[in-house]
Amino acid sequence: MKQYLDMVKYVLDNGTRKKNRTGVDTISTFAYFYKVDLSCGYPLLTTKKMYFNSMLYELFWYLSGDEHIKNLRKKTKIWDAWADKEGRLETAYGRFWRRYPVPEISLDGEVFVDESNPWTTREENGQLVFDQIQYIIDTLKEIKVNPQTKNGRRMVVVAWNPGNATISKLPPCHYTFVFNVSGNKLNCHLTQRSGDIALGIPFNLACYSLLTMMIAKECGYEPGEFAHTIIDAHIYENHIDGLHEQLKREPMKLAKIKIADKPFNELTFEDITLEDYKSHPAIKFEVAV
Ligand code: UFP
Repeated sequence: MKQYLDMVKYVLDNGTRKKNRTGVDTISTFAYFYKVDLSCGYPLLTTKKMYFNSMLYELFWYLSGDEHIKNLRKKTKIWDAWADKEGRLETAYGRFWRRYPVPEISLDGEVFVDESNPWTTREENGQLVFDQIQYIIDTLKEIKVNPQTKNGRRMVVVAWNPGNATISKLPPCHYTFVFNVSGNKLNCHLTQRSGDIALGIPFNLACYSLLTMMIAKECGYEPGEFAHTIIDAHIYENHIDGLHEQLKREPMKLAKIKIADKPFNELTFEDITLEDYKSHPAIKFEVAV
């Protein structure tokens, strides 16, 4: 995929050296933007072998709304380092995607939702929560019937919760995304505060592209564009050699995704099939923790 290789080249050529909490310095640039057209195929990198299954388990974990990894860790270890023994962690994206805590006290000048809002439910502990993904799906379906519906440019999902983020071991990196309709196509823009170009970004791109395709299918759209803004877009210095190797490789034809004919909320891991994926061999990159 040319866009990814262009980003790698850009950051290697224009980035500045920067210290960070991990102790491994990065070459970093501010606010890199790229986009890919999902109608050209599924943007899973071909210039190195990608582990699609871990990403797929992770996406279904987000969609489950779980605030723990008790089920996820049976399938993949990718989140183990950030959770405690019981599997609890603060960085549970899905907990905010599907169960964002909403305040109920009414302050002057602010409107708070209550249980009459179609996307809120009350949890056992009394907390009122909002399902942002269901809000997106319902709004996208409504746009089909009424293109002038009021929420047409308000299809925002946030995973950032300030109180949680300040104590979290790893506050959300990809913290907000917005859907956008153009004709019969569904687009998605992801904003990411911090992006590890060798390791994290290829998964983030694959994950949100797939999510966009799944939501498009549910709501009757064709997949449009996936756009990505990475605010601190960086390459760890011990990834430079591997990325130079990757830059020498010729991208191959993109894979395809098949999604089973089922309602979005009933889809599981087995319902998503990656087809025709061919890639160059894997490249080992160390994770900076
Ligand atoms: N990172 C990603 N994508 C992710 C994720 C983490 O690129 O989905 F969870 C990287 C970005 C950064 C590090 O290199 O992990 C997080 O560190 P920090 O919180 O200091 O930005």
